Amino acid sequence: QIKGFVFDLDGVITDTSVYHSIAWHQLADKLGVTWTKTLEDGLKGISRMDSLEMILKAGNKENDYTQEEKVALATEKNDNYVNEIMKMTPANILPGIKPFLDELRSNGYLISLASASKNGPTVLDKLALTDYFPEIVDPATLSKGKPDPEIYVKGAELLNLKPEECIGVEDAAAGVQAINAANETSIGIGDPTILSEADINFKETAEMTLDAIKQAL
Ligand code: B16
Ligand code: MG
Repeated sequence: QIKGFVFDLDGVITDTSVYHSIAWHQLADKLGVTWTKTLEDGLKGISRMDSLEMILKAGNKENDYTQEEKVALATEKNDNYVNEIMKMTPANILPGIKPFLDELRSNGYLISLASASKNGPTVLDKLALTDYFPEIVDPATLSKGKPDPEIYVKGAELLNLKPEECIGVEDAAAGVQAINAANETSIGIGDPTILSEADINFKETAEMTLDAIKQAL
């Protein structure tokens, strides 16, 4: 029986994935790495330093920089990203998400956040959604990023629930894999061909309601 929901943030609650992409695209251009749709999709849900490594690898440049230089590059990307998220308001919440969170709350479901983003709490604050997420996995405590299940296992633990009692909600292929490996039920939001491993697919956030989920289960 499902008792809790573990949410991804970027691309599910709000469209920050666009800002992440813009900031990485800028950095890729600067580094002379060709920006492709495959690279863009592959970066979704991936931690900051792992994302940088993926970009450098795509350009065969992973050995061209010292660790210190890599940290500086990742910081530059993050500064650009933070600039964008500071402009966010509750109008940036994706369609249907606020009513869905209210629906979950009024039906007694527990809610936690499993975002790889160290900027997660700031984003929730800008969206005025902090109160909905009493439990947030701290990505700094993770030994491995998505697609490793660790973040979704912790998201269930914070709610004192078993993984089987939780549904995870994701927009990234790496995230859906993490949910499945954690033994939770996975919802994939977005292109169903990219998210084909999800137990339940919705093309858009607005389609996600308790009724639609119950019907799909
Ligand atoms: P930060 P999610 C992920 O968040 C993003 O999808 C990914 O693009 C980003 O690199 C990662 O967070 C780390 O974010 O640089 O802000 O710590 O989708 O897991 O909510
Ligand atoms: Mg995401």
